[in-house]
Amino acid sequence: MKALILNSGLGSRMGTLTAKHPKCMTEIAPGETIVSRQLALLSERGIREVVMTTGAFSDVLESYCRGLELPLHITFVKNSLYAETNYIYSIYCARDALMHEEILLMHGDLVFDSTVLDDVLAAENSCMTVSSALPLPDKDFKAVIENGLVQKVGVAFFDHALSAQPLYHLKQAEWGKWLSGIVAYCESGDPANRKCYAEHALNEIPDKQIAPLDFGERLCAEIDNADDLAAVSERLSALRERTVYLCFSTDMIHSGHIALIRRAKSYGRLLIGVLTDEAVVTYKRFPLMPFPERKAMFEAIAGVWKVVAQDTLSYRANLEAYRPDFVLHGDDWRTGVQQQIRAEVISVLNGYGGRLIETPYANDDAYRELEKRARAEMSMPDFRRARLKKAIAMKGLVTALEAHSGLTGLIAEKTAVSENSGLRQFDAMWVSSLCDSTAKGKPDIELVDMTSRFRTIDEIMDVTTKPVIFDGDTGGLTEHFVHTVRTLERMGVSMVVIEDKTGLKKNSLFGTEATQTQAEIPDFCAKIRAGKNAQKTDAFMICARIESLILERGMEDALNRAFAYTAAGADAIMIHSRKSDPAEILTFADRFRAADSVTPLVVVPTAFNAVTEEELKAHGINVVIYANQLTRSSFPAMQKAAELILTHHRAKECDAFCMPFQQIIRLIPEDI
Ligand code: SPV
Ligand code: MG
Repeated sequence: MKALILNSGLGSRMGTLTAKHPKCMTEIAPGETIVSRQLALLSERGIREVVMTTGAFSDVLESYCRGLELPLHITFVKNSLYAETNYIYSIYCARDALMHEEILLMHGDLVFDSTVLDDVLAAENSCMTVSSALPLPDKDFKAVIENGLVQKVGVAFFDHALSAQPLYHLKQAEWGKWLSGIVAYCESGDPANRKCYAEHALNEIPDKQIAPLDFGERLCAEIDNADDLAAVSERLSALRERTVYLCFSTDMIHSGHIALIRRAKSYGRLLIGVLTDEAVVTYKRFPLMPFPERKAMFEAIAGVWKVVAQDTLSYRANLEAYRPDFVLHGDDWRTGVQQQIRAEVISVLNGYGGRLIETPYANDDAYRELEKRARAEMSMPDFRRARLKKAIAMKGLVTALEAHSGLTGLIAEKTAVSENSGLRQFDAMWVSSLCDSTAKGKPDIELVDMTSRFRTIDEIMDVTTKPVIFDGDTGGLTEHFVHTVRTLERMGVSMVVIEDKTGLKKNSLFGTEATQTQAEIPDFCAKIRAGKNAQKTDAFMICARIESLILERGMEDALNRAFAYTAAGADAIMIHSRKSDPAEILTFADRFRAADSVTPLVVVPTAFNAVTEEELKAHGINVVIYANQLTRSSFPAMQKAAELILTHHRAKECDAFCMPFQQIIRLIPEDI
């Protein structure tokens, strides 16, 4: 679409205000002229091509417009006969640049509310702005409306007429007819036909399809004299008091964000809601920059009025607190997981008369490149390692899902469900010794050696970005454990969990069925200390896992060990149980928290699986590990598929519960 702005007129009714420049360069606010406002509004709405007719002071106007440095390509066309013709002839002069185009036509002295321009641009059919709320002017334009369409435009029509303004959106067909009429008028040889309004040619077109667009009481007015200027300036300053709300989760500002911010400012004072780290983590990815830095980044942007925290994905609290006149958002949220949030925004805005403005979403290449870089950064060892500690501090409770391969890692990384206007996903991955061994068809007795376990971590890390918690079994000999710590830390693992057992380790879920020896407290403390001394960064965590409840040594033993291990430097305590009743876990947590309010507590609710994350959090638990559910769900499915093939001598019967083969090839994204 091309914008056509008519600036050839003399503007003589403005008196000395137009002594040195054309009327459109009149200031309507400090640093803002009629034309600078028009051009800024156009460029903020994605218009790139402008045709501007000029007359008196054409050089002044051209250099002024170029000096605005807006991303616009402006074709200036001078009407040299500006003193003895009207804009019908200016359009005629510019006809070559206007043929076969969809046109946004406006007079150069018109000032309008940005929402009026939005409506005109969004109109599906050709339209002209009219107002049913304003009285009919004596001398200015009126539009005769019949059958819901504009029939005539001029100053002399009063019947079936509405006050009208020269702001049109003309689809190619309607504009083509009008332009042909203008050319015919100007080439008729009668000088009077170059002096009349272009609307004379419009009025002669039969079956015009131009709809009236009612701007009601909103600002859309021409400035003809000093009184108009004062009135319009006053209305504009009132418009600037309106508030427009934008919410951001991003930690990197790209051209799409800048365009959105620029456009938002055209509606009023810009209030930015920055999603808190916790809110970002729940729906997107871990923020590269923490909330205070992201907030400061937006505060530093010119023209931003205020930056506030948005604690949840839901806008409700901030909309109710600040009651912005507008909320601006990309139209991408009409579908997908944000649909519910959008519906809530609309309902809250409707409650007090606010308005949602949606802009075409700019998911451009530059943005995709930035997102890719962010993901790459997040998967780097230093960043990934530090994320677990940060996530615990940020959320209070984090969840981890078992992963024992690239595929299960991707499931832990990408699975998300929507819930209460938000999203839920896992925060971390648990590289379980049980599942890693099971995937290799081996028993969980520290038989799969560390080199192989590291290989599993590597496979997972290769395709994911979330933090990894490593099940380190007993940690092995202290002399070996220090090396394990160094390797894990270098790889970017966030936490190793070692359990206080010695001798042949068997899986804890066997309980007392398997003979297990619990380590002596001083020996295990020495292992913890050695591990802590070996690590190089602050971010890496060593978690001491207590087996007292599994081995039925009692609560006091568990608590004594917890305090001894923490004193030895353990960064976290895992308390394990194989009872289906979570009571002993909760008692342990309560008693531990009475003495230690900071050391993170970790649980693996495989047996006590009815307890919810919320209940665990209420008892001071910080990390919940879902340790084996992917293995346990996939194993029976695979076994059933194998049996069905054997039974039926073919694969057809097992297809019903298989992923369609068309999907399996798309399961793994080419680019993670
Ligand atoms: C594992 O997943 O390997 C664990 C947790 O160590 S448990 O199986 O419950 O012992
Ligand atoms: Mg294990």
